Amino acid sequence: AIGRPALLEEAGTFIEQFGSELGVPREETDARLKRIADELEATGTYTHTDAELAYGAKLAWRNSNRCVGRLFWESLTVQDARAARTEEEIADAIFRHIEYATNGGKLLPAITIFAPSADAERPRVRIWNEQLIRYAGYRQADGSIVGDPVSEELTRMCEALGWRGEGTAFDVLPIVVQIGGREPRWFDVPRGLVLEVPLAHPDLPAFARLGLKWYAVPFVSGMRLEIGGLHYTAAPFNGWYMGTEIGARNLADASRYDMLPKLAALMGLDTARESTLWRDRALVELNVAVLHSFKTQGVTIVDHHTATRQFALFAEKERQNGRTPTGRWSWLIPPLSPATTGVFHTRYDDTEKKPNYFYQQTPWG
Ligand code: HEM
Ligand code: NRG
Repeated sequence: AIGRPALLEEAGTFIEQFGSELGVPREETDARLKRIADELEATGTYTHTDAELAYGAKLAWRNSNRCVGRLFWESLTVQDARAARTEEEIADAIFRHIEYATNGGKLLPAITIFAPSADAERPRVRIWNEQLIRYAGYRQADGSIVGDPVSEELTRMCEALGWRGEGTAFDVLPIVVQIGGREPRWFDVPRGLVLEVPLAHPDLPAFARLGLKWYAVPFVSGMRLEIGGLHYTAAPFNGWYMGTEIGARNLADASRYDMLPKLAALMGLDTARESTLWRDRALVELNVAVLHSFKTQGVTIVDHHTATRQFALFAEKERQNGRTPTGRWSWLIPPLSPATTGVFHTRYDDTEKKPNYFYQQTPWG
Protein backbone atom coordinates (compact mmCIF):
# COMPACT_ATOMS: atom_id res chain seq x y z
CA ALA A 1 0.00 0.00 0.00
CA ILE A 2 1.17 3.51 -0.75
CA GLY A 3 1.35 5.97 2.17
CA ARG A 4 -0.21 9.39 2.03
CA PRO A 5 3.07 11.31 1.68
CA ALA A 6 4.05 9.13 -1.28
CA LEU A 7 0.63 9.55 -2.92
CA LEU A 8 0.76 13.33 -2.37
CA GLU A 9 4.17 13.41 -4.01
CA GLU A 10 3.02 11.37 -7.06
CA ALA A 11 -0.07 13.56 -7.35
CA GLY A 12 2.06 16.71 -7.18
CA THR A 13 4.42 15.57 -9.91
CA PHE A 14 1.49 14.79 -12.23
CA ILE A 15 -0.41 18.01 -11.50
CA GLU A 16 2.75 20.05 -12.20
CA GLN A 17 3.25 18.27 -15.55
CA PHE A 18 -0.43 18.71 -16.43
CA GLY A 19 -0.19 22.42 -15.62
CA SER A 20 3.04 23.07 -17.48
CA GLU A 21 2.10 21.16 -20.67
CA LEU A 22 -1.37 22.69 -20.84
CA GLY A 23 -0.38 26.21 -19.74
CA VAL A 24 -2.46 26.29 -16.56
CA PRO A 25 -1.84 29.56 -14.61
CA ARG A 26 0.43 29.07 -11.57
CA GLU A 27 -2.29 30.18 -9.09
CA GLU A 28 -4.68 27.57 -10.43
CA THR A 29 -2.12 24.79 -10.09
CA ASP A 30 -1.32 25.91 -6.55
CA ALA A 31 -5.01 25.96 -5.64
CA ARG A 32 -5.45 22.50 -7.16
CA LEU A 33 -2.50 21.13 -5.17
CA LYS A 34 -4.01 22.53 -1.97
CA ARG A 35 -7.38 20.92 -2.71
CA ILE A 36 -5.71 17.56 -3.38
CA ALA A 37 -3.78 17.77 -0.08
CA ASP A 38 -7.05 18.49 1.75
CA GLU A 39 -8.92 15.63 0.04
CA LEU A 40 -6.06 13.25 0.80
CA GLU A 41 -6.04 14.34 4.43
CA ALA A 42 -9.80 13.81 4.73
CA THR A 43 -10.26 10.60 2.69
CA GLY A 44 -6.86 8.96 2.10
CA THR A 45 -7.16 9.40 -1.64
CA TYR A 46 -8.09 12.01 -4.23
CA THR A 47 -10.16 12.37 -7.39
CA HIS A 48 -8.91 13.39 -10.84
CA THR A 49 -10.85 16.06 -12.70
CA ASP A 50 -12.18 15.03 -16.12
CA ALA A 51 -9.38 17.00 -17.78
CA GLU A 52 -6.68 15.40 -15.60
CA LEU A 53 -8.06 11.93 -16.30
CA ALA A 54 -8.16 12.48 -20.07
CA TYR A 55 -4.70 14.03 -20.30
CA GLY A 56 -3.25 11.40 -17.95
CA ALA A 57 -4.49 8.58 -20.20
CA LYS A 58 -2.92 10.30 -23.22
CA LEU A 59 0.39 10.82 -21.42
CA ALA A 60 0.35 7.14 -20.44
CA TRP A 61 0.07 6.24 -24.13
CA ARG A 62 2.82 8.73 -25.03
CA ASN A 63 5.03 7.04 -22.41
CA SER A 64 4.34 3.45 -23.57
CA ASN A 65 7.83 2.47 -24.68
CA ARG A 66 6.73 -0.77 -26.37
CA CYS A 67 4.13 0.98 -28.56
CA VAL A 68 5.01 1.87 -32.16
CA GLY A 69 1.62 3.63 -32.66
CA ARG A 70 2.24 6.69 -30.49
CA LEU A 71 2.16 9.38 -33.21
CA PHE A 72 -1.58 9.61 -32.52
CA TRP A 73 -1.39 9.90 -28.71
CA GLU A 74 -3.30 13.21 -28.61
CA SER A 75 -6.30 11.72 -30.46
CA LEU A 76 -7.33 9.27 -27.72
CA THR A 77 -11.04 9.49 -26.76
CA VAL A 78 -11.67 8.93 -23.06
CA GLN A 79 -14.88 7.45 -21.64
CA ASP A 80 -15.13 8.23 -17.93
CA ALA A 81 -16.80 5.20 -16.30
CA ARG A 82 -15.54 5.82 -12.76
CA ALA A 83 -19.14 5.93 -11.52
CA ALA A 84 -20.01 2.40 -12.75
CA ARG A 85 -20.88 0.46 -9.59
CA THR A 86 -22.34 -2.90 -10.66
CA GLU A 87 -21.01 -5.61 -12.94
CA GLU A 88 -23.84 -4.83 -15.39
CA GLU A 89 -22.94 -1.14 -15.50
CA ILE A 90 -19.32 -2.08 -16.15
CA ALA A 91 -20.27 -4.50 -18.94
CA ASP A 92 -22.52 -1.84 -20.50
CA ALA A 93 -19.70 0.72 -20.53
CA ILE A 94 -17.43 -1.91 -22.14
CA PHE A 95 -20.03 -2.63 -24.84
CA ARG A 96 -20.42 1.11 -25.53
CA HIS A 97 -16.64 1.34 -25.90
CA ILE A 98 -16.51 -1.58 -28.36
CA GLU A 99 -19.27 -0.07 -30.50
CA TYR A 100 -17.79 3.44 -30.48
CA ALA A 101 -14.22 2.34 -31.26
CA THR A 102 -15.22 -0.16 -33.96
CA ASN A 103 -17.19 2.58 -35.75
CA GLY A 104 -18.14 0.33 -38.66
CA GLY A 105 -14.48 -0.38 -39.45
CA LYS A 106 -13.11 3.16 -39.32
CA LEU A 107 -11.47 2.48 -35.97
CA LEU A 108 -11.16 5.19 -33.29
CA PRO A 109 -8.52 5.02 -30.50
CA ALA A 110 -10.37 5.03 -27.17
CA ILE A 111 -10.10 4.12 -23.49
CA THR A 112 -12.75 3.47 -20.84
CA ILE A 113 -11.67 4.20 -17.28
CA PHE A 114 -13.28 2.54 -14.25
CA ALA A 115 -12.95 3.38 -10.54
CA PRO A 116 -9.33 3.67 -9.33
CA SER A 117 -7.61 2.45 -6.19
CA ALA A 118 -4.91 4.16 -4.14
CA ASP A 119 -3.45 0.67 -3.68
CA ALA A 120 -2.59 -1.31 -6.83
CA GLU A 121 -2.80 -4.57 -4.87
CA ARG A 122 -6.39 -3.89 -3.81
CA PRO A 123 -8.21 -3.18 -7.07
CA ARG A 124 -11.84 -2.06 -7.02
CA VAL A 125 -12.42 -3.40 -10.54
CA ARG A 126 -10.60 -5.99 -12.64
CA ILE A 127 -11.32 -7.31 -16.11
CA TRP A 128 -10.00 -10.88 -16.24
CA ASN A 129 -9.52 -10.84 -20.04
CA GLU A 130 -6.22 -9.57 -21.44
CA GLN A 131 -8.21 -8.30 -24.42
CA LEU A 132 -11.95 -7.58 -24.57
CA ILE A 133 -12.23 -9.66 -27.73
CA ARG A 134 -10.15 -12.81 -28.08
CA TYR A 135 -10.72 -16.39 -29.20
CA ALA A 136 -11.07 -19.29 -26.77
CA GLY A 137 -8.53 -22.12 -26.69
CA TYR A 138 -9.78 -25.60 -25.80
CA ARG A 139 -7.39 -28.36 -24.74
CA GLN A 140 -8.33 -31.66 -26.40
CA ALA A 141 -7.93 -35.18 -25.02
CA ASP A 142 -4.93 -35.77 -27.33
CA GLY A 143 -3.17 -32.68 -25.92
CA SER A 144 -3.74 -30.47 -28.97
CA ILE A 145 -5.63 -27.16 -28.75
CA VAL A 146 -8.63 -25.98 -30.76
CA GLY A 147 -8.61 -22.19 -31.04
CA ASP A 148 -6.06 -19.75 -29.62
CA PRO A 149 -3.59 -21.45 -27.25
CA VAL A 150 -2.88 -18.09 -25.58
CA SER A 151 -6.42 -18.23 -24.13
CA GLU A 152 -6.25 -21.74 -22.70
CA GLU A 153 -6.20 -20.71 -19.05
CA LEU A 154 -8.87 -17.99 -19.30
CA THR A 155 -11.05 -20.39 -21.30
CA ARG A 156 -10.84 -22.89 -18.44
CA MET A 157 -11.69 -20.16 -15.90
CA CYS A 158 -14.73 -19.14 -17.97
CA GLU A 159 -15.89 -22.76 -18.13
CA ALA A 160 -15.46 -23.04 -14.36
CA LEU A 161 -17.77 -20.01 -14.06
CA GLY A 162 -20.40 -21.83 -16.12
CA TRP A 163 -19.70 -20.46 -19.61
CA ARG A 164 -19.79 -22.90 -22.54
CA GLY A 165 -18.37 -22.12 -25.99
CA GLU A 166 -19.34 -23.76 -29.26
CA GLY A 167 -15.91 -25.35 -29.63
CA THR A 168 -14.83 -23.77 -32.90
CA ALA A 169 -11.34 -22.36 -33.49
CA PHE A 170 -12.80 -18.82 -33.34
CA ASP A 171 -15.22 -18.64 -30.37
CA VAL A 172 -15.20 -15.14 -28.85
CA LEU A 173 -14.68 -15.44 -25.08
CA PRO A 174 -17.08 -13.68 -22.70
CA ILE A 175 -15.93 -10.64 -20.73
CA VAL A 176 -15.21 -11.50 -17.11
CA VAL A 177 -15.73 -8.64 -14.64
CA GLN A 178 -14.74 -8.67 -10.98
CA ILE A 179 -15.60 -6.00 -8.41
CA GLY A 180 -13.39 -5.99 -5.31
CA GLY A 181 -13.19 -9.46 -3.77
CA ARG A 182 -16.55 -10.55 -5.18
CA GLU A 183 -17.19 -13.60 -7.35
CA PRO A 184 -16.39 -12.66 -10.97
CA ARG A 185 -19.26 -12.50 -13.46
CA TRP A 186 -19.16 -13.16 -17.22
CA PHE A 187 -20.99 -11.40 -20.05
CA ASP A 188 -21.21 -12.52 -23.67
CA VAL A 189 -20.34 -9.69 -26.05
CA PRO A 190 -23.42 -9.05 -28.23
CA ARG A 191 -22.58 -10.71 -31.57
CA GLY A 192 -23.38 -7.62 -33.59
CA LEU A 193 -20.64 -5.68 -31.76
CA VAL A 194 -17.82 -8.03 -32.78
CA LEU A 195 -16.43 -6.98 -36.15
CA GLU A 196 -14.33 -9.72 -37.77
CA VAL A 197 -12.38 -9.91 -41.02
CA PRO A 198 -12.38 -13.16 -43.05
CA LEU A 199 -8.94 -13.53 -44.65
CA ALA A 200 -8.33 -13.90 -48.37
CA HIS A 201 -5.21 -13.42 -50.51
CA PRO A 202 -5.22 -11.07 -53.52
CA ASP A 203 -3.69 -13.64 -55.89
CA LEU A 204 -3.86 -17.03 -54.16
CA PRO A 205 -7.56 -18.04 -54.39
CA ALA A 206 -6.84 -21.24 -52.42
CA PHE A 207 -5.86 -19.14 -49.38
CA ALA A 208 -9.52 -18.71 -48.43
CA ARG A 209 -9.74 -22.49 -47.96
CA LEU A 210 -7.70 -22.10 -44.75
CA GLY A 211 -10.87 -20.60 -43.24
CA LEU A 212 -8.96 -17.92 -41.36
CA LYS A 213 -10.30 -14.72 -39.89
CA TRP A 214 -9.35 -12.24 -37.16
CA TYR A 215 -11.21 -9.70 -35.06
CA ALA A 216 -10.93 -6.09 -36.21
CA VAL A 217 -9.93 -4.33 -32.98
CA PRO A 218 -7.24 -5.04 -30.36
CA PHE A 219 -8.75 -3.92 -27.01
CA VAL A 220 -6.07 -4.33 -24.33
CA SER A 221 -7.94 -4.83 -21.05
CA GLY A 222 -5.51 -6.43 -18.60
CA MET A 223 -3.21 -3.48 -17.92
CA ARG A 224 -3.20 -0.97 -15.06
CA LEU A 225 -3.23 2.74 -15.91
CA GLU A 226 -1.27 4.73 -13.34
CA ILE A 227 -1.80 8.50 -13.15
CA GLY A 228 -0.54 10.70 -10.32
CA GLY A 229 -0.30 7.80 -7.86
CA LEU A 230 -3.81 6.46 -8.57
CA HIS A 231 -4.17 2.98 -10.05
CA TYR A 232 -6.86 2.44 -12.67
CA THR A 233 -6.79 -1.36 -12.64
CA ALA A 234 -9.58 -1.58 -15.23
CA ALA A 235 -8.95 0.79 -18.13
CA PRO A 236 -9.37 -1.04 -21.46
CA PHE A 237 -7.92 0.79 -24.47
CA ASN A 238 -7.67 0.26 -28.20
CA GLY A 239 -6.08 1.62 -31.32
CA TRP A 240 -5.89 -0.51 -34.46
CA TYR A 241 -3.73 -3.38 -35.59
CA MET A 242 -0.35 -3.31 -37.25
CA GLY A 243 -0.67 -6.18 -39.74
CA THR A 244 2.30 -8.14 -38.42
CA GLU A 245 0.65 -8.58 -35.01
CA ILE A 246 -1.84 -10.89 -36.72
CA GLY A 247 0.12 -12.16 -39.73
CA ALA A 248 3.56 -12.63 -38.18
CA ARG A 249 2.56 -13.61 -34.63
CA ASN A 250 -1.07 -14.57 -33.84
CA LEU A 251 -1.56 -16.76 -36.91
CA ALA A 252 2.09 -17.71 -37.42
CA ASP A 253 3.70 -18.50 -34.06
CA ALA A 254 4.08 -22.24 -33.46
CA SER A 255 2.57 -21.60 -30.01
CA ARG A 256 -0.47 -19.76 -31.49
CA TYR A 257 -2.42 -20.73 -34.66
CA ASP A 258 0.75 -22.18 -36.30
CA MET A 259 -0.42 -21.65 -39.89
CA LEU A 260 2.93 -21.56 -41.74
CA PRO A 261 3.17 -25.32 -42.48
CA LYS A 262 -0.43 -25.39 -43.76
CA LEU A 263 0.05 -22.30 -45.91
CA ALA A 264 3.34 -23.63 -47.31
CA ALA A 265 1.58 -26.86 -48.31
CA LEU A 266 -1.17 -24.86 -50.00
CA MET A 267 1.48 -22.81 -51.84
CA GLY A 268 3.24 -25.99 -52.96
CA LEU A 269 6.53 -25.05 -51.29
CA ASP A 270 9.29 -27.57 -50.57
CA THR A 271 9.24 -27.93 -46.79
CA ALA A 272 11.76 -30.76 -46.65
CA ARG A 273 14.69 -28.35 -46.25
CA GLU A 274 14.84 -25.11 -44.21
CA SER A 275 17.07 -23.58 -46.88
CA THR A 276 14.16 -23.20 -49.32
CA LEU A 277 12.98 -20.47 -46.89
CA TRP A 278 9.46 -21.86 -47.10
CA ARG A 279 8.65 -20.39 -43.69
CA ASP A 280 9.69 -16.90 -44.78
CA ARG A 281 7.83 -17.14 -48.09
CA ALA A 282 4.63 -18.36 -46.39
CA LEU A 283 5.01 -15.64 -43.75
CA VAL A 284 5.11 -12.86 -46.34
CA GLU A 285 1.98 -14.14 -48.11
CA LEU A 286 0.12 -14.53 -44.81
CA ASN A 287 0.90 -10.87 -44.04
CA VAL A 288 -0.15 -9.81 -47.54
CA ALA A 289 -3.48 -11.57 -46.95
CA VAL A 290 -4.05 -9.81 -43.60
CA LEU A 291 -3.38 -6.32 -44.97
CA HIS A 292 -5.33 -6.97 -48.17
CA SER A 293 -8.37 -8.35 -46.33
CA PHE A 294 -8.61 -5.53 -43.76
CA LYS A 295 -8.16 -2.97 -46.56
CA THR A 296 -10.78 -4.43 -48.90
CA GLN A 297 -13.27 -4.80 -46.02
CA GLY A 298 -12.77 -1.20 -44.94
CA VAL A 299 -11.21 -1.94 -41.54
CA THR A 300 -8.38 0.30 -40.34
CA ILE A 301 -4.96 -1.40 -40.23
CA VAL A 302 -1.38 -0.24 -40.74
CA ASP A 303 1.53 -2.07 -42.38
CA HIS A 304 4.86 -2.20 -40.55
CA HIS A 305 6.68 0.07 -43.00
CA THR A 306 4.12 2.86 -42.56
CA ALA A 307 3.83 2.32 -38.80
CA THR A 308 7.56 2.55 -38.20
CA ARG A 309 7.78 5.72 -40.32
CA GLN A 310 4.93 7.17 -38.25
CA PHE A 311 6.90 6.25 -35.14
CA ALA A 312 9.99 8.08 -36.42
CA LEU A 313 7.78 11.13 -36.92
CA PHE A 314 6.51 10.80 -33.34
CA ALA A 315 10.10 10.69 -32.04
CA GLU A 316 10.97 13.78 -34.08
CA LYS A 317 7.93 15.67 -32.77
CA GLU A 318 8.84 14.78 -29.20
CA ARG A 319 12.33 16.24 -29.68
CA GLN A 320 10.83 19.39 -31.22
CA ASN A 321 8.76 19.75 -28.05
CA GLY A 322 11.89 19.53 -25.92
CA ARG A 323 11.32 15.97 -24.74
CA THR A 324 13.47 12.87 -25.20
CA PRO A 325 11.37 10.18 -26.90
CA THR A 326 11.53 6.87 -25.05
CA GLY A 327 11.12 3.44 -26.56
CA ARG A 328 12.03 -0.23 -26.25
CA TRP A 329 13.86 -1.22 -29.41
CA SER A 330 13.13 -4.95 -29.10
CA TRP A 331 9.36 -4.24 -29.22
CA LEU A 332 9.38 -1.37 -31.69
CA ILE A 333 10.99 -3.37 -34.49
CA PRO A 334 8.40 -5.41 -36.42
CA PRO A 335 8.65 -9.22 -36.45
CA LEU A 336 8.72 -9.23 -40.26
CA SER A 337 11.68 -7.76 -42.22
CA PRO A 338 12.81 -5.62 -39.27
CA ALA A 339 16.01 -4.40 -40.91
CA THR A 340 14.04 -2.84 -43.78
CA THR A 341 12.63 -0.27 -41.31
CA GLY A 342 14.32 2.80 -39.83
CA VAL A 343 13.70 1.86 -36.20
CA PHE A 344 15.94 -1.20 -36.61
CA HIS A 345 18.87 1.16 -37.25
CA THR A 346 18.04 3.58 -34.43
CA ARG A 347 18.69 3.40 -30.68
CA TYR A 348 16.05 4.39 -28.13
CA ASP A 349 16.13 5.46 -24.49
CA ASP A 350 14.04 2.90 -22.54
CA THR A 351 13.45 5.06 -19.43
CA GLU A 352 9.98 4.34 -17.92
CA LYS A 353 8.04 7.55 -17.32
CA LYS A 354 4.67 7.97 -15.63
CA PRO A 355 1.75 8.15 -16.28
CA ASN A 356 1.96 4.75 -17.97
CA TYR A 357 0.28 1.39 -18.55
CA PHE A 358 1.67 -1.50 -16.49
CA TYR A 359 1.20 -5.26 -16.40
CA GLN A 360 -0.64 -6.64 -13.37
CA GLN A 361 -0.94 -10.08 -11.80
CA THR A 362 -3.49 -12.50 -13.21
CA PRO A 363 -6.58 -11.83 -11.09
CA TRP A 364 -7.06 -15.50 -10.24
CA GLY A 365 -3.53 -15.59 -8.69
C1 HEM B 1 2.01 -2.17 -27.81
C2 HEM B 1 0.69 -0.62 -32.19
C3 HEM B 1 -2.58 2.27 -30.09
C4 HEM B 1 -0.60 1.35 -25.76
C5 HEM B 1 1.85 -2.05 -29.17
C6 HEM B 1 2.42 -2.96 -30.14
C7 HEM B 1 2.05 -2.52 -31.36
C8 HEM B 1 1.26 -1.35 -31.17
C9 HEM B 1 2.42 -3.15 -32.72
C10 HEM B 1 3.26 -4.20 -29.82
C11 HEM B 1 2.28 -5.30 -29.53
C12 HEM B 1 2.89 -6.65 -29.43
O1 HEM B 1 3.98 -6.89 -29.94
O2 HEM B 1 2.20 -7.51 -28.82
C13 HEM B 1 -0.31 0.32 -32.00
C14 HEM B 1 -1.05 0.90 -33.07
C15 HEM B 1 -1.98 1.72 -32.50
C16 HEM B 1 -1.79 1.64 -31.05
C17 HEM B 1 -0.85 0.64 -34.57
C18 HEM B 1 -2.97 2.52 -33.30
C19 HEM B 1 -3.49 3.65 -32.89
C20 HEM B 1 -2.35 2.23 -28.73
C21 HEM B 1 -3.18 2.88 -27.74
C22 HEM B 1 -2.60 2.66 -26.52
C23 HEM B 1 -1.43 1.83 -26.74
C24 HEM B 1 -4.44 3.68 -28.05
C25 HEM B 1 -3.03 3.11 -25.15
C26 HEM B 1 -3.82 4.16 -24.94
C27 HEM B 1 0.26 0.29 -25.95
C28 HEM B 1 0.88 -0.44 -24.86
C29 HEM B 1 1.62 -1.46 -25.45
C30 HEM B 1 1.44 -1.32 -26.89
C31 HEM B 1 0.74 -0.16 -23.36
C32 HEM B 1 2.43 -2.56 -24.74
C33 HEM B 1 1.53 -3.77 -24.61
C34 HEM B 1 2.20 -4.94 -23.93
O3 HEM B 1 3.26 -4.79 -23.31
O4 HEM B 1 1.66 -6.05 -24.06
N1 HEM B 1 1.16 -1.08 -29.82
N2 HEM B 1 -0.75 0.79 -30.81
N3 HEM B 1 -1.32 1.59 -28.09
N4 HEM B 1 0.64 -0.26 -27.15
FE1 HEM B 1 0.09 0.42 -28.98
N1 NRG C 1 -0.28 -7.99 -30.14
C1 NRG C 1 -1.62 -8.04 -29.61
C2 NRG C 1 -2.20 -6.66 -29.36
C3 NRG C 1 -1.30 -5.76 -28.51
C4 NRG C 1 -1.61 -4.31 -28.66
N2 NRG C 1 -1.55 -3.85 -30.03
C5 NRG C 1 -2.17 -2.74 -30.48
N3 NRG C 1 -2.76 -1.98 -29.52
N4 NRG C 1 -2.17 -2.48 -31.73
C6 NRG C 1 -2.51 -8.81 -30.60
O1 NRG C 1 -3.68 -9.04 -30.33
O2 NRG C 1 -2.01 -9.17 -31.65
N5 NRG C 1 -3.67 -1.00 -29.75
O3 NRG C 1 -4.12 -0.43 -28.73
O4 NRG C 1 -3.98 -0.69 -30.88
